[in-house]
Amino acid sequence: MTVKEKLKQLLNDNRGQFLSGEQIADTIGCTRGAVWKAVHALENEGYKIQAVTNKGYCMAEENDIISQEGIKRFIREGVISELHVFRITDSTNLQLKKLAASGAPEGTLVISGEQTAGRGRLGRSFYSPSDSGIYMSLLLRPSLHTSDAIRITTAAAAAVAETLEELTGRKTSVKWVNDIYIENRKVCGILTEASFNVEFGGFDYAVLGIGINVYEPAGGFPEDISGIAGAVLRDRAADMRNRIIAGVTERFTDYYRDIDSSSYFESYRSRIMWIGKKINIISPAGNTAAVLKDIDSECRLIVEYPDGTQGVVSSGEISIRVNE
Ligand code: BT5
Repeated sequence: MTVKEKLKQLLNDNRGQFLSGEQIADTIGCTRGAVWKAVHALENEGYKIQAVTNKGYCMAEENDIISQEGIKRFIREGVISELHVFRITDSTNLQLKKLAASGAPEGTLVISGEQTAGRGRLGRSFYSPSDSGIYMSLLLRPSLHTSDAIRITTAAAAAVAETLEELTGRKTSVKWVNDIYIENRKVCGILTEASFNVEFGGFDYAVLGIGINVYEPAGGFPEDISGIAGAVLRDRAADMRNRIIAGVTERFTDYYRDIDSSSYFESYRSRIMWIGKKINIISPAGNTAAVLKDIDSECRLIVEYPDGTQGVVSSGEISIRVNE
């Protein structure tokens, strides 16, 4: 471990307490000058460290920096196989696809604090500014039938919703099929991208990508999404992003290991927005008005059309809007 890494661990273990430069240098086994340098290096990474003459250094309680050791502190042993944390990258899904193609194992997790080319569905983009959100991708090598790919996205939505509720106390809902909302604002989007094995007719791999707006970005959301996007929390909370990453990954993995039994389904279904409401079903063929009745066990919408007939709607290129 470098001096910086040792210092980070020591200050993290003593959050909110001052440690003198001398004390730190003795514990780590380096000079006080090296401590000072390492403090600056950590500050450059975004850590808030108080330095007070005659008292020393103190890591602020509310630090919320995504880091390898931060995530590992909260995640159960055996849930992830490899962890890659970037400060900035184009897209965690793209990075993970490269790792997948070169043989990375199931359970490889790629995280970034910022994305320059965050991807949404159907060529849309996902706004991924620095220091406020979570951009994560988990590698799966499912033995599922490819027609059941929807289960991955919906199990992930249930895992995100439950984790956010547990850690923040805020009530979440699911906008079919892949968005998590809090108070009518989209706080999370999920994009599962799969590579199919033509020879065997199954998955080669699937990349589960999850983007969460934990805090409002500095300067707010850009105009084109300011009417849609929202953040989970107003105030920063200690290690919140590391805890959310760990919680979502653990919960999802539990559901995924048991995916055949659809144990996530009731959690997903109970949070579906707009049941009983008039909606517009938006597809490349045009818009159709209907009343949203429920979802079925394959996570398709059950709708009733104005003429009283019922139908089912699968995801694909379809989205829905409430019709007020
Ligand atoms: C999604 O697509 O919402 C899936 C987003 C998945 C993002 C994760 S981040 C980690 C991983 N790596 C990636 O590159 N992607 C995944 P979709 O349902 O198509 O929604 C996209 C639409 O949501 C955009 O057209 C905007 O209207 C809106 N939007 C964009 N950025 C947003 C944000 N940060 N918060 C809320 N809404 C946003």
